[in-house]
Amino acid sequence: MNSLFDRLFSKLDKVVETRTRASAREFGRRSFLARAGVTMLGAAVATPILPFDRRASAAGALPEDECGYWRHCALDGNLCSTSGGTLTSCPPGSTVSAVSWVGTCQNPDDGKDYLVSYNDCCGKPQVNSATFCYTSEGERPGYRMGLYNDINWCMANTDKGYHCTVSVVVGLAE
Ligand code: ABN
Repeated sequence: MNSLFDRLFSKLDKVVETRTRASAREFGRRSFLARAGVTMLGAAVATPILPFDRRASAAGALPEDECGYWRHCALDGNLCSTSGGTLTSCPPGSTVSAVSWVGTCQNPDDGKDYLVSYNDCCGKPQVNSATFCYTSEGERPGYRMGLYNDINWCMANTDKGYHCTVSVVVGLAE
């Protein structure tokens, strides 16, 4: 009788031991680390390491059709890029002003100061939805004509009606 129990317990011990070892293999710390390693390696290989332009996220870098864009630092008028034109070209049907106001703006990409010409585009009505900007950095009161920007620069054109303003870099400020 005793030997029957001995054999029974011995069998039970074996079964429990085998199951415990199998469970340790499957759920143990080593198997967890092995699986985590494979997962991380897979993720690293699958993630493309592409070059991308970080300037867009640099401090101060804003889209051209926002007043905070660096070239608009001394502008007083409607952005032509929101009036059917672009940053530097007048909308179709309008003509660029013969005279302009020139401001000095710092480019956040290289930290240098640039001369920016603010030419008005003339001969078309203003667009209601256009973005109006009044930054006018460096502007001085009206009695200093050369430093005053609240002027219709279409005055020297045949068509004197003001439409919008472009911001054209004309050179480095020395
Ligand atoms: N330079 C833009 C502008 C036009 C008309 C009047 C004031 C300012």
